[in-house]
Amino acid sequence: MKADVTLKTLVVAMALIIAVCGCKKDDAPAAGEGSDAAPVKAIKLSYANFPPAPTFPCVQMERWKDEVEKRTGGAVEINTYPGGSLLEAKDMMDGVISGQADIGCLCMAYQPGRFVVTNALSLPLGIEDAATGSKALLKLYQQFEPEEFADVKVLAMFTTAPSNIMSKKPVRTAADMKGVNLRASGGAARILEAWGANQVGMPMSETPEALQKGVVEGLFSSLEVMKDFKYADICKYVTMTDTVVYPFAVVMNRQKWQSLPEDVKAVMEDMIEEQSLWTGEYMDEHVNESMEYSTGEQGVEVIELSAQDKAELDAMLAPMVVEWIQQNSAEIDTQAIITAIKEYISSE
Ligand code: 3IO
Repeated sequence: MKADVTLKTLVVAMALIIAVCGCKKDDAPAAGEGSDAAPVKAIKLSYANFPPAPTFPCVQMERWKDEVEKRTGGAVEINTYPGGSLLEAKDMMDGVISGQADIGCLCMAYQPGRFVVTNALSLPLGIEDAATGSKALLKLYQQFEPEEFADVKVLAMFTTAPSNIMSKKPVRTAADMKGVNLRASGGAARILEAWGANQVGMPMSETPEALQKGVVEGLFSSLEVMKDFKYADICKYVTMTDTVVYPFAVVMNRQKWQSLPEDVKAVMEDMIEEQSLWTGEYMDEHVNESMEYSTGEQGVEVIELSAQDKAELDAMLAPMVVEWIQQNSAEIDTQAIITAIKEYISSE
């Protein structure tokens, strides 16, 4: 009985000592620190993405995370969720607006009716690379401020490199495209239709399975996916069309944005243009790397269309811009948008 009481007293005393020491340690400024350097709890932000970690939307996500964490001196901590583990491709915008994720990366081609202004960049306007596309897309957003972004803060916008046909069977002529099941989305899908291919719409994240099962015989997108999604294993032919880019946006929940300290906002604000261009340049370099791998290690054949076929395909696309201007002119200033995009591209 007596021994028991002594033991209890000892335990309580030790707990007190630990608590007091622990407290002191937390409160006391570390050597060399000013007394106003109170420990700050990092602001935690979640960042959702739809494709797998090795692909370009996730590479740019990790780069942004690292830079923001570094430039805010650890005041912000970003947890990234690649591969649709927090939000899937088509849920991205609504998931960020409702706060399921603080930040999300979305491909605007997956909801063409929702992002009419920014998807104008997916018309056949002759954008030659992702660096040009990314600059033009960001300028377009900043100049026209489309209302579909009113509920979010835009942190970056960028595009893919121009799309080409990756297929299991060779597409050597314009006529070869007829009736082939090719996966695409948004503006790129409209282009395949104009060429007489069977466009099958689905997000990139669902394409590996569709290719494997034979639901589609190929796809129409930028060529870095030959390596990043291992499509070079299945698609042994690439037909060069260099036609259309896919526009992407990175958005943050508006309330979350407004809750951030001014210095954190300034870091992210400063990174908008830098991150957008970084991603465009990364994409262009990575396309080259992917094609070296595809032709060098995977025996992929690159098919150049004849000048005549190329002209034929271009002619099929000619009415698309005019039609787009007419179809959407009741809602938005379509003519001004096209003029602006052409200007951005030609100033490159
Ligand atoms: C894309 C989407 C996710 C990961 C890599 C990617 N490369 C090109 C795209 C464009 C796109 O979204 C698509 O559907 O072709």
